[in-house]
Amino acid sequence: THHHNYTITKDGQLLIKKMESDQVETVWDRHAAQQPQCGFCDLGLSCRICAMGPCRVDPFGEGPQQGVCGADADIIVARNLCRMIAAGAAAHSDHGRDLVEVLAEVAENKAPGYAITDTEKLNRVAAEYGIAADGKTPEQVAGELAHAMQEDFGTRKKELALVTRAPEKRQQLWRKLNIMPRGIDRETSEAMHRTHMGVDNGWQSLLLHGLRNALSDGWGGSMIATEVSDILFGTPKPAPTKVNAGVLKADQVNVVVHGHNPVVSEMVMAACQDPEMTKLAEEKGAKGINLCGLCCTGNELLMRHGIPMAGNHLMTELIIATGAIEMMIVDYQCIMPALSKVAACYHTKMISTSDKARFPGMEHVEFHPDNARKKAYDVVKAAIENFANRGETYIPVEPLDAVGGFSVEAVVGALGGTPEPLLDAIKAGKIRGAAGIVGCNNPKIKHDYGHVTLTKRLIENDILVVDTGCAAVATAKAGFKVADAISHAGPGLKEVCGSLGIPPVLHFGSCVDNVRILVLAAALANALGTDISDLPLAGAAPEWYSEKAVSIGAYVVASGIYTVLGPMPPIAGSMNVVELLTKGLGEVVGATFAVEPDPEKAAVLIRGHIENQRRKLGL
Ligand code: BF8
Ligand code: SF4
Repeated sequence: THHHNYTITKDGQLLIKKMESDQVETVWDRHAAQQPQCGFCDLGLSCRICAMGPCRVDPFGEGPQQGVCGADADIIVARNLCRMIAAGAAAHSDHGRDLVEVLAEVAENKAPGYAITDTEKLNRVAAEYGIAADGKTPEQVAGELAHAMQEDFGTRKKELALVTRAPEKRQQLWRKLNIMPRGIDRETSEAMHRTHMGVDNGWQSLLLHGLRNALSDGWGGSMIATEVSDILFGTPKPAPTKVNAGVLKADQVNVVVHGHNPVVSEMVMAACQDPEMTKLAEEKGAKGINLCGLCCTGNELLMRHGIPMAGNHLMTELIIATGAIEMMIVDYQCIMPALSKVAACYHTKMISTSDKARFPGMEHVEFHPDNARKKAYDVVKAAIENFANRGETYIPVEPLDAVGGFSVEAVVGALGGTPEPLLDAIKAGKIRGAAGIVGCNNPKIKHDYGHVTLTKRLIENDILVVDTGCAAVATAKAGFKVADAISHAGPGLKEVCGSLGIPPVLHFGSCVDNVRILVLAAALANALGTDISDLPLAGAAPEWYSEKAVSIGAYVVASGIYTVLGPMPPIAGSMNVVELLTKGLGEVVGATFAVEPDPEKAAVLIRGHIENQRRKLGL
């Protein structure tokens, strides 16, 4: 009965019911068991940074107003938020570093199976790093680029290389505020230093550093992750795919990849597509091998190769209950440790692959650039062997069509080589503006309800939506990512998308691919000779849960884009912090946060903001 309250999706509802009857616990059961969640933590008023604590500040003003060290509510809240940003920036940037390492090994011919796929992009990005390509082999350029990018990570004496992609005005503002990101790791390290007991106790300066740390992610670690992924695996182009739990096939060996880094999933894909492996699967009585994705590594494969997408964050447990998955291969980030407990109730084999991400109950097969191809074949063979152990399967829905693959290069290409036609449509008012809808699922919000409702309201009001991460999967499952979905759009957006033959909701990729939104926003601002904060743009994270999402939100706002969060971050214990983030930042970086869990109301906020921006531009 309550499975209808947890998710708006048909596959989700049916699989929750299945798990109930199989008596397998879900994320919603564990969330219910945690109620009531700690009020101090929820407000950001608890601190366990040092061993004089843990400490709590009483939100009603009756109990203690400071921790043992004397930190008050403002300091504790700002410090906790700064650490959330640091963790998120670290996650994205470490992912980026792993790609740079592959690039470096490809340059030295030490990573069999990996190659440089987009030489044009390699040369273009190398040029931004001041590396000339002429007279050099792609491997030489890759080696020099990898080295220059590695320098971006460490202590360096200049600004990050790719910040020059931001409009000149924005760069100047960051310099003036002293939040221009320097080394990627340096900013995260400095965030940990500043938040140690007895270092930065200015809540404003802590938050400003948080913005700089986030910028080192958006214009640094994540941007490098996306660019190097494109260089190694290809820059995405629009291509059809299928989505939801129905992408699993009852008569095939189903292999699912979950996590984030395409370094693993690309090799698994290559092994799954090898005709020798298909033959092996057929010998074991299957009709073939069906590779599907989950979450962001799924988005990486969907964007570049049209690999079908089984679901987003809150579907990761549920799809195991289909009984149809021979193997789930994970790398890192957003992989609930609960998954192996669910898998133990079915025949699904769980494989962990990263030296930095272990999970109880998973078999650990460590992938490194020099052995990844071989390890991929090993695990795919084991998946095929596991087909014989399959019991009854329950694949409750038919898959839906979707189109993915909208890199900035593809979008600008579709527009005829310049962003001008998009600007013209915005100037003419056919498209009022654009919104980036990003981020996760969170059991505090009905699964997919936030993403789908907000998207629906924006496109019907002629606001173009670009999305990434689990938001992008949600709207694909809701049917918004096909050309026919223009029937849900307002008249102007319908006309523009209709003439281009594109959906009104564009899949921009995984969460590191939020940088594609930054790059497009910068291109639009540069074409108008203005700053990003002047454009009719907005961001939203209607169902966010992760620290990575906090870093994303912070770099999007610091880049000048108004952003509406669904779930409240743990900051309500400090009215000073809340005021700064929701109002004061407007005068500092030209954009603010808002918090609005109801997507209907969030849509009203975003429409109001976009119309306001238009008025200021005289449109
Ligand atoms: O990096 S949207 S739940 S899968 S954190 Fe995670 Fe959130 Fe999904 Fe991807 Ni992004
Ligand atoms: Fe308590 Fe201060 Fe230590 Fe935090 S840093 S646990 S507030 S004494």
